[in-house]
Amino acid sequence: MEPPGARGNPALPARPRVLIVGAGVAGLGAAQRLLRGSRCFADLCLLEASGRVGGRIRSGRLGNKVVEIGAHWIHGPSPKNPVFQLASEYGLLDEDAMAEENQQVEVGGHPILPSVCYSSRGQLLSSDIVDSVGALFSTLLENAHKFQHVAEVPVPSVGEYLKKAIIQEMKEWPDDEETKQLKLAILNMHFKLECCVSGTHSMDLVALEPFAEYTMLPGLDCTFPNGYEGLTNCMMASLPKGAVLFNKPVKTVHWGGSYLEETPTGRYFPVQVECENGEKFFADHVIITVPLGFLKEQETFFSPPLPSQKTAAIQQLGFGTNNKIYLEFEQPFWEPDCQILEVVWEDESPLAEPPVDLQATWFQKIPGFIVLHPPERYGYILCGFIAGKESEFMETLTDAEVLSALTQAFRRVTGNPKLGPPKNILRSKWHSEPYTKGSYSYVSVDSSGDDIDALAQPLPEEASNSKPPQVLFAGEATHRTFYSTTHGALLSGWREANRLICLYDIFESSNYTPKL
Ligand code: 6YU
Repeated sequence: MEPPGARGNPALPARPRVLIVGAGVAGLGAAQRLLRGSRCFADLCLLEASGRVGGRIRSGRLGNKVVEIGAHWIHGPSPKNPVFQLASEYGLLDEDAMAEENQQVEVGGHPILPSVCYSSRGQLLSSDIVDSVGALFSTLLENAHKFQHVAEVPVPSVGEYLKKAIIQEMKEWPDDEETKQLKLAILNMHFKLECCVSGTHSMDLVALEPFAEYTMLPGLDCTFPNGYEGLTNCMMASLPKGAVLFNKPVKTVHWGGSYLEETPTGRYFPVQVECENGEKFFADHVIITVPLGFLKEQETFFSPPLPSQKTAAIQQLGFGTNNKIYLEFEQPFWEPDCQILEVVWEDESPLAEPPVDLQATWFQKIPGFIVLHPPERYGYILCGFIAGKESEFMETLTDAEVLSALTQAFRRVTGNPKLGPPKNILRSKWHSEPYTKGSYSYVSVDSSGDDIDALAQPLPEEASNSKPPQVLFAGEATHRTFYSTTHGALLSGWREANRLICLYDIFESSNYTPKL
């Protein structure tokens, strides 16, 4: 048996054992930092439910082309973005992404790329009207960022705020009824795009007051030429062999106890982690990095249950679905330099109720498609984004049903009834993934940034140097300003690793004398 308090603090073991649940970028980042930050964390392992690392960073193949099923861009690739830094160190980015001038561009997350806008009438819309309505929407969205710390917000949600502002704006529109309806339809396309950005069904669910807490870093969003997964694969390769245990879905985290590991060198541990197959793992500290969507559906994941503030944060914070649909075409129907195809359904408006017949209209929730670029690398591939309930409905359809619906839609919006169908399809189904249950988090109207902090607090609540933290929380949903991103997830993993490193280092470097 190992003597307790060997590091100068009777509450700390000499060789702490750390478990990390989940091997996404948060879990891998925590592991890397612990192993590099102090020699005392050599007894560490990650329990991963699936057979791979990366979690929501996942690259796939469409034919022989690498495409992203999960995270797509490095948002704000610049020196303060740790994912950009790590990807640069691993040599995973191309020259353009690394260029100094790219790192300084400020586009507020909405880069301007050559685009065209199709309408449900089968015509291309004029760039004048599309650009002017786009500029209006950007201004209104920017205004929605001005309510941070405002004691009384005019309406609870970003969606309601935008709609009220549009009603005001409309009073000044000199246009005829038809043009007004077209402008509303274009605005509706922007609402759908924002739903994809925020990962929500409706902007009416996204809280107005904390909207500006989400922070954008400078830099022109960039991609990984050989797949985002290269990042998490490199991180995994830097860990000792066998550090990640695959296919170990955790069923229950027992904490606040005293669990005897029955081995010749065994001792008592405050945490015991039980897997779905009955296997048990013992730990002094466990870092939980499972997605918020998973936590929402697992009421018995912690034993004893979590304190009420944490349960409330889990229930109230938003976690929605944003999926991608990749379509490969034999020949492009778009111009060679075009990088975005927007689609406007002319009878829609953000001021009207959305269609209710999912079967008949689910695909109308797609605001548009990005063209994978450059064509020399990708051929002719479009990537559509779709958020919310329509996205979850899409997951229940077969590939053939999705292909058929989208072929009809493309024929309608291009006005070409003979347009050939895509030759290949690949799509994500993040809501059906049992260990994710959606795409990423947002601050819902029932929550605030304080809930993110509450979620990030370690347990026990009264943790102190004499009562060390047993259960620590990381993952994108625990980062107050960078939630929903890979860099937020990575920073959250580092934050929890640092918490443990500080705890142990304090006693290593101080003149602390234990009470014997
Ligand atoms: C980004 C982007 N991006 C598109 C899509 C998705 C996401 N994101 P993980 O889930 O990775 O790891 C947890 C692990 O735990 C996992 O391996 C599980 O298997 C395992 N696990 C679960 N349960 C377990 C159990 N019981 N036992 C054991 N293991 C278990 N981020 O930076 N750029 O372009 C996109 C995008 C379709 C789905 C994204 C993007 C989000 C990131 O992918 C995500 O945050 C991190 O990968 C999460 O890492 P993790 O380690 O925390 O969890 C104003 C304002 C609005 C705010 N939003 C701004 C927009 C930003 C979002 N951008 C969006 C878009 C795209 C396209």
